[in-house]
Amino acid sequence: MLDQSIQDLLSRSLKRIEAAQSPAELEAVRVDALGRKGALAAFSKEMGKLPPDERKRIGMVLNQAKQSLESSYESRERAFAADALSARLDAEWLDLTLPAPGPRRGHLHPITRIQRELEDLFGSLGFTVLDGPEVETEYYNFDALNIPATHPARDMQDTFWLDGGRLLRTHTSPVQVRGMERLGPPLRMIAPGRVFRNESVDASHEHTFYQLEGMMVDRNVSVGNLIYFMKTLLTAIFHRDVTVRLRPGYFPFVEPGFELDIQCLICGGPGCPVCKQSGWVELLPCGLVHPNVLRTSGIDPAVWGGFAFGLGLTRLVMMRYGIDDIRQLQGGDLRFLEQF
Ligand code: FA5
Repeated sequence: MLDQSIQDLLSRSLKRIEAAQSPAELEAVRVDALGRKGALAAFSKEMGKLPPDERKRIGMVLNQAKQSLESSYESRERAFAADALSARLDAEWLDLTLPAPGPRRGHLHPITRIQRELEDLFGSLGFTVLDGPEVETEYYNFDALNIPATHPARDMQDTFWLDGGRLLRTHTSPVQVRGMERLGPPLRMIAPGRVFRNESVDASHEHTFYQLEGMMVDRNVSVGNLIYFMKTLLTAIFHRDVTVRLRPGYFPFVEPGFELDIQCLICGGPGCPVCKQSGWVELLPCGLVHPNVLRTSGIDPAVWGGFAFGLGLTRLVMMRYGIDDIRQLQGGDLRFLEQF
């Protein structure tokens, strides 16, 4: 009787093991048949009540059934583990032969791009590219440029003053003075760089922006030379004719002084926030170097003359790319910068 019950349990359980669809179903069969309170354990208890001979025989039957169940259980368990592994390998499969995507490449900021174009242009015309400090002394930023302490022109450029009478340079013109001191005449130099002004910010004014200073000192330099270089500069950047106007401008370090304005390329003339509704953008103040400036830097104005200009590089970049708000250029928004 017990014999038969064990065989029945065995064949039932083997079928269930075979049919199990998940590790959880398989585990349920193990608990029912092989568990501490399972069917085999119950048979084992009953077996204790049998006479010794019969107990020995049933013991062997029970053992065989147990071994057969355990081995069937283990092989099904291994099959589930293998299925799980291959499902994971499928999901996480990587094609190691695919080419790598490569490093993400950056690109130059539009101001740097135009700056480099101008450095190449002026380099090809015999100009040296000079650098100067952003933290300047009053002497180089003002005094040596014919702007003494009491001069009202100091108020034309709102200055960030630092400790010890130093300042953040308000323009790139101090590099003219450093260039004249270092290289002497004849001289052709440009000095691109960052400048700072304590002004309120709007569509065309930043507190931190870029200028590109230019200077030529030689014998017989005239306004004609100046205009030639200004035209060459604008044609190289815009690759087409742009409408400009030249009007008198006052800067203590040049005489005569001019303002070269460009017709606003954002609105094309009728007026917008960038040109303050005037249709014109101040871009390129310039003039012939004032004799006092030459003299202060040890150059004899009776022998040498020169022209100088102070290009608003940030504004030039706005005109070149049609950027209608100066704040975008240094706002750090990559979505904007990635367009260039
Ligand atoms: C000067 O800074 C003179 N050093 C230029 C100069 C050099 C004249 C040599 C003569 C000879 P100005 O303050 O106008 O000049 O500035 C020059 C240019 O910088 C302006 O025409 C304009 O294009 C640009 N600029 C001035 N202020 C700002 C600002 N807040 N934000 C952006 N661009 C500005």
